[in-house]
Amino acid sequence: MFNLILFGPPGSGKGTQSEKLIAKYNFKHLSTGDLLRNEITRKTPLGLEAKKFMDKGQLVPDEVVIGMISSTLDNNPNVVGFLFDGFPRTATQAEALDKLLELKQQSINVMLALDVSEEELVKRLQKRGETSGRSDDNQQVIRTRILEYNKKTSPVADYYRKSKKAEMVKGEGTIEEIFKGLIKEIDSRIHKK
Ligand code: B4P
Repeated sequence: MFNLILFGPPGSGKGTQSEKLIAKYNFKHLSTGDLLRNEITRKTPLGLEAKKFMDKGQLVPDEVVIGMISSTLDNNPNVVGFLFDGFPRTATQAEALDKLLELKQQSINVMLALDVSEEELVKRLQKRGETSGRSDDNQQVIRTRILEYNKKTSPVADYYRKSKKAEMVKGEGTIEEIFKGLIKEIDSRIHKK
């Protein structure tokens, strides 16, 4: 198995690039943002709880997200690998993920971090807000999401730097250019295996 984390601030293009990577490598996509929005649409108790945080731009509590990931891993035993998109977002989530994978004799192969300036992030998310209908794509909530990222999520990169699994990738430019940068990093590691 080849397990990849696509990392980056809100609006850095994790969702956009994940779609292309899945089409190329056939990874199992695991986006906590999508899973949570799906729970909200179905009005499940988990979704109603998560919505309170997401509408304010805050992270959903770790235990909610970790439980959701754990069951998704269990439900997908025979995949070529997982592409974690938007997870882990806190150091606690990163530690929990390592433990869950260890139980399956698996580990993370690489964390690819999309590097995008704050100015560009705000521009992209405001633009998406014009059509997405997402309650968290407005100016005030976008600012909170970026603050949450800087405070709670950016330390996750240090966690993977310690085990030499973190790699920065240029996240500005055309979608194709960024995709090529990601492929280069993935192929150099898959072929080494
Ligand atoms: P998410 O759904 O994970 O993600 P996102 O922050 O919206 O960003 P993403 O990076 O995927 O951006 P995209 O490709 O769409 O999170 C939403 C919320 O869910 C969080 O705030 C949090 O509350 C909660 N949550 C999720 N996971 C959690 C966890 N693990 N723990 C706790 N809480 C969690 O791109 C954005 C826009 O840019 C798009 O419109 C796209 O078209 C555009 N774009 C992409 N690439 C571009 C490029 N190269 N140039 C120009 N525009 C580009």
